[in-house]
Amino acid sequence: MEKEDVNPGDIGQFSVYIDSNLIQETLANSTEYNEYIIPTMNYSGVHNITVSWNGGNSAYVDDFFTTLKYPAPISNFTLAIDPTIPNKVQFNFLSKGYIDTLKWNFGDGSTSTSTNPLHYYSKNGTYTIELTTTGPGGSTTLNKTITLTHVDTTKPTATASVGSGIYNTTQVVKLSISEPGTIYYTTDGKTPTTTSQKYTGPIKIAKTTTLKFRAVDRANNYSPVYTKTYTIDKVAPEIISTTPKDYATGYSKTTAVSFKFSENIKTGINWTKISVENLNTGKLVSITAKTIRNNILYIQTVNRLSGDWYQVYILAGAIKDYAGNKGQNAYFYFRT
Ligand SMILES: [Ca+2]
Ligand SMILES: [Ca+2]
Repeated sequence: MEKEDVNPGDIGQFSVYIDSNLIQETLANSTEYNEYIIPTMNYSGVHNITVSWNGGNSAYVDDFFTTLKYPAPISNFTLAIDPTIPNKVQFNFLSKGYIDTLKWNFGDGSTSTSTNPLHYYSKNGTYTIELTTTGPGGSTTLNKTITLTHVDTTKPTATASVGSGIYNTTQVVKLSISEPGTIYYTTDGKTPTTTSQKYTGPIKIAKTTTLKFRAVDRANNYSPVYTKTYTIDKVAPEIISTTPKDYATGYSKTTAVSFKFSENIKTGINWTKISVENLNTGKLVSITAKTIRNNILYIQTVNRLSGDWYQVYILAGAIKDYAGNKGQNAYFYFRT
């Protein structure tokens, strides 16, 4: 306020009222001006302002209506292109004032409302970055332009040291990436993301597992998602029944005899060590065919003699499961 006709040196009461509410009262010297800055963020809108000075032999009052407004914020930011990763740009928000919201437009079709975003551009080009800062006093926008060259647009690839398959031992799987970067993986069947487990060293696969992994290079290019399925089977196949049953009598002289296993089988290293012996004569019986169908091993012999005892015998390793676990020694007896 500007004061007139006051005696130099007078001390008076300087008061400010907004809508008749006293918001400021100080002792002030009778200099030409007294000043108080109203915090407009607390008083947006139309108000009745009263200022007064009262001291010595004089007093001064000013009374008026005015519209108090928030000032619009001032948009400002800096940006920094990573010197070794030419598409990686860090933005720093430096806007000032009364701010409710902010929005970045990176000029490549993507936006962000983070305060200090990190953004990867996917190709070379000139981009205009727009920062809009909005508050009760309005919005302001600041533009800056960057030109990016040498952007890495090549996607990485990744490989696993062990292929999908059926194994009878714990597998140790190493993952590798075609260029500097990071590999993320899951073992629960979910698609890996950058919040998944980060690959830091060989992965032990002790049980049947689906391993999915994906590489990300330093420029934020993603490889495809790779999937490996490891079936870990450490259990040897077991015999669950024979035909005929052990110690059966009156069995056919011509029908094949068979072992039924707990799982599907293949021929093993001792496949030739399967025998059928006539215990009455003490002689081996000629085997004319050995056949595997899923989990059953059929043994066909020449015609057997009537009323004799036979032993069917398979040596350990004659058969194995698909993981390579060997079957054990097994035999049974029957009589024709
Ligand atoms: Ca790359
Ligand atoms: Ca098995």
